[in-house]
Amino acid sequence: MSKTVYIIDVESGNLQSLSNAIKRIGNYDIKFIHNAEEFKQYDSQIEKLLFPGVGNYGHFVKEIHARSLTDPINAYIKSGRSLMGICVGLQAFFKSSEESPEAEFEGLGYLDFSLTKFNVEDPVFKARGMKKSVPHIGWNHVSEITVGGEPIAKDTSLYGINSVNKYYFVHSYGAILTPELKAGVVNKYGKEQGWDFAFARYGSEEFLAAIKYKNFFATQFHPEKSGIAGLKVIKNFLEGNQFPTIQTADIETHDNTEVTLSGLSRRIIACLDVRSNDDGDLVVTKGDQYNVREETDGGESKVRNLGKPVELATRYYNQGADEVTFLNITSFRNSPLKDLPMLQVLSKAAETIFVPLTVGGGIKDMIDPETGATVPAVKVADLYFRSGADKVSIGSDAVVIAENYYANNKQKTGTTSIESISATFGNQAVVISVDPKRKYVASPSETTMSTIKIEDPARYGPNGEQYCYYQVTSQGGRKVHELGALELCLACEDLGAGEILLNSIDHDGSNQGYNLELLQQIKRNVSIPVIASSGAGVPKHFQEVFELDCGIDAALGAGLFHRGEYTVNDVKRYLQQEANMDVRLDDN
Ligand code: 1PR
Repeated sequence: MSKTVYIIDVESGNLQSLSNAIKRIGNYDIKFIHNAEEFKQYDSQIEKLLFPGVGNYGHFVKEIHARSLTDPINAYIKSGRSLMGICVGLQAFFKSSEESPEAEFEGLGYLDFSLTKFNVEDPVFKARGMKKSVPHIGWNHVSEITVGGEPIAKDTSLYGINSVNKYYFVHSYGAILTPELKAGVVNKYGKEQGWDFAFARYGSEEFLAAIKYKNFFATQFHPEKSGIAGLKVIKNFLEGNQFPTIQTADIETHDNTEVTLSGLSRRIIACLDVRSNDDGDLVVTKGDQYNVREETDGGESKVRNLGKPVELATRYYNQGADEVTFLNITSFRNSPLKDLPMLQVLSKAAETIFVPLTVGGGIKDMIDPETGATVPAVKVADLYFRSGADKVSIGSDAVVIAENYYANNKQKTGTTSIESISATFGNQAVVISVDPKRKYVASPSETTMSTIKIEDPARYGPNGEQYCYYQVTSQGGRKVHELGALELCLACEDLGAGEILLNSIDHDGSNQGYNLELLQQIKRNVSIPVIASSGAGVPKHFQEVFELDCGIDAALGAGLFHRGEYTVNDVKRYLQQEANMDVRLDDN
């Protein structure tokens, strides 16, 4: 007989993936609880309650209060039944957060501390002339808290969380272990009082990655997005499996592996450009400098068809991709809201893929051609999150927004897609996809955009130009704007974007390696994570990009994977074995 798992749903991001993860683990039914009445209705039957939250702390806590869920949750915990919090669901157990300091946003207060933001000016990064990217996005280790080298809780039992696997984190605020919090963890909330903790490190900052207090347990990372390793944690919680200590997993490690400055492993993303082909089927395609049509000797050239989106995405997940990105590259064609082409792709993909999924293409205020109604971007994004997306990527609309931002002296309106989506779902959910094209200039005075000096004479422009900048484009490279890639990224960061997916039309599909000068220009000037994209042809290109002295956060590949020249695992093995780089190899 199937058991029922109850999930608190206060409309805060992607719960579809959590529910998919639970279904994958075993024979469970899932019921969502939206308010106090529903809680009351199910209360006597609930034995396993999940408390997931994504994004903005204030939004989440406010919703919990507004739906009168605080008292039933407290009473549930007091009754001794099991609860598992995830991400903001962990943060809600603290008293407050710097993210939303207003008194109305008080948390449940089980731990008498306030959450704080990661420090962009982290000294270990500063010493290398870099900034630490915030949000903290990616795969990190989780360890026991030690004092003087000794674990403070020797018989900790955090549902099989172990220190060899990596888990997926995405957050800007956390329970950062200040001396005060660490002392509290050791004394006030120690083992004797029934608490267990595990921590992770981001740069020089340590923070609580998991907490357990009697029957409640919470993780700052997303187990439903942490591959097999994460599914095991959920399974152990649901089955009540206890472990004597933080486990050492039985997976391969490499002796000389680096310890990265951030603590995160090198993140590898597989990207699928999706569009309808000439027969109307949704296919994965891949362009050269954004041209996705096959070369033909005369006659009609066809859209390149490299496979089916869900099939390929699942393949890359099984090969060890740390993230999968879907881009609807013909999104400028209007579709009725209910038929947004990627909704089905996402919900199918989210059934079998347990790493983060990003979707891009057409994220903007739109007019539904069927009803004529205006649909705000935040609603479009919500539909994608509900189908299983963790992040949305905004391309063309970001260009328009940045142009308006500069035209209005950097005034924020609060109404743009970037602002509205990040206010509701958190800035970690908003990726900006940049499609820049090199423009040569003889001198920096020819433009108001920030230029790059070209060092190698072999790379000067056709008329000997020694400078260039990168003009951004929209609508898949069709429209060129008088705006530089750096200027675009700075505007979007200020408006609340959480990550930059930096393509390069000049390098796209070239197999010649990433556009290193462009990546350096952007990464040195922003504080949010930057994903390198366009040009990867061999595993060494991934090594090159991670070795840049600006600290690139992730590297994306498309063509080399689609054409079957390399698997994601080939790239990771290469990075591990040839470059001693830290990569995530999933548990099995
Ligand atoms: O503008 O918000 O509607 O979003 C449209 C999205 O579609 C944007 O993210 C834009 O980058 C993308 N897009 C539009 N046209 C194309 C095209 O190729 N004709 N693809 C396109 C962009 C670039 C990368 C590619 C890398 C790696 N694709 O995603 O995967 O360059 O390729 P490689 O490893 O093979 O070199 P909106």
